[in-house]
Amino acid sequence: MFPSCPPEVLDLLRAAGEVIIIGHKDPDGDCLYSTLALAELLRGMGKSCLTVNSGPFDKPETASAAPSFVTSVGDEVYSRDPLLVVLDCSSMDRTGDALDAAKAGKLRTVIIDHHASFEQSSAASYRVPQSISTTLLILQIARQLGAELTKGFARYVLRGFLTDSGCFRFLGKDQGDQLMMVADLIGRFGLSINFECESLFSHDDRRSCIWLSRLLGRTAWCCGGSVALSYVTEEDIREFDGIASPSSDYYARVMKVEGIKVAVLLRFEDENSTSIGLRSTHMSNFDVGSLAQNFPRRISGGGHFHAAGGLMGVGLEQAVPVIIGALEAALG
Ligand SMILES: [Mn+2]
Repeated sequence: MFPSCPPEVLDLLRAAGEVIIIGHKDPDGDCLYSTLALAELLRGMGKSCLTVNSGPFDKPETASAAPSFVTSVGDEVYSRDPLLVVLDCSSMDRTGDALDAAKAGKLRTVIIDHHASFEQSSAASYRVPQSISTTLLILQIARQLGAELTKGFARYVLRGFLTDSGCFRFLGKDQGDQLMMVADLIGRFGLSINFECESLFSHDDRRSCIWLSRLLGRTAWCCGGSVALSYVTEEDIREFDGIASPSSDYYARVMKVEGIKVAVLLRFEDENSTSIGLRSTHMSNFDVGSLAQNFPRRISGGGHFHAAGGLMGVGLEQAVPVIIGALEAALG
């Protein structure tokens, strides 16, 4: 069962006439679409909503949502004493400079968040760390308020969910309730997962295909074919300046090869430092997080079981044998 929203949060939302909704700065899709979903819901209840974010709106899934946001709030808004809702983060500090901190600090505030770590605060809050996206919290609020859902609202909820779940792939075995919540919306409103994923994420520069082909072409297969290793050079970074690295496509492609357990992508940082990205297949059951914790010449590193990374205090050419040695020892 998905945890319910506390009554005091619902009461504050019901009682409000005007609402400022803001998520964290440097927003992702879940942050922006949970803001838009809540605004759609509250406007349907006759309330006036201001959707605010400090930006920048530079991720593939955030650029198209940018026109729906303001990046600053006029003094006259504060003087009307609106309700402030802070989303997808747990404190005002994370929201950037779009709000006047002194004036916003005096407003009645509600926090709606799904991050595990949060600061203590006196504000009314609805926090569900096990929820994969903040948009599911907004959906749960809509259900509890008994609101009539619209297709626009359903799309916002799905878009936040697709962003934070990696298009369903990060959904855990114990998150079946959340899958059912989203499946209900998809079925009821006839939404297309392919359409929503493409409109969120298919905005790459065409030169990213050339960059990806270089990374794939440079791949060395080690440890009896169980490790694929490639690298981003200083020249790549110069040539493909301003283009998002095609690293996730690189991992996805090499991890389709028979026998692979671990994919490694190194990146030139400077003469004496190299960043390392590691992914392991779900079939391998290999923990790259603890490997990254224990790398020789490690400056920083760690992460999750199947996805980890870090920084190493050697240049790219010296990093390669160190990584291969560590993987050979670990994989046997
Ligand atoms: Mn989120």
